[in-house]
Amino acid sequence: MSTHNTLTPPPSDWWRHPIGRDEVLWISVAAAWCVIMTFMMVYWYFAGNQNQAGEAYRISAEAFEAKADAMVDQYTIRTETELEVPVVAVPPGGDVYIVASQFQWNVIPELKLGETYRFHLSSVDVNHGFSLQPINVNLQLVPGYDYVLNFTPNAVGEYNIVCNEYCGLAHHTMVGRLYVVE
Ligand SMILES: [Cu+2]
Repeated sequence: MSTHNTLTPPPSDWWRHPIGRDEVLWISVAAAWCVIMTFMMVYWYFAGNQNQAGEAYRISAEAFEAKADAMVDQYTIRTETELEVPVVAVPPGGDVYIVASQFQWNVIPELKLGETYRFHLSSVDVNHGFSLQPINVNLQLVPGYDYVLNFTPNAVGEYNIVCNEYCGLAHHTMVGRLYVVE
């Protein structure tokens, strides 16, 4: 092994010198771990059972808002907060349209425990992030796409919908709600 420290430059033909055993071991472990982690990306998609299938469609902001407005007209059961945000109770199996815009979420969905819903998420202006807390559902919302998420809540409660992608000056106020009831 060489005895160079940081003050003496390495020999100009350093690549001709044999590699130390400890270094070979370290490179081998790192390379093997890279291969394992690469296959884990595919394996965990199926075994982890926590990734959405990545179903998405092109849609214009106008078309998406029209569908969301139709849902609000049909299924609003009350409004909440001084902003009078509609609370919508879409029947089980139905389509729930979530519109992200600067700096609000269009509705407060009220879901029934154990029932499956088809969520559609989109932004009508800039990129937003859909983060459902505390269960950590996480999606990036790019304008022009309808992101579809099959969703079956398994615990009653009040959840927060947080925009986790910086979208402008009032980004930090972009917090919504979702209810799961019996
Ligand atoms: Cu935001």
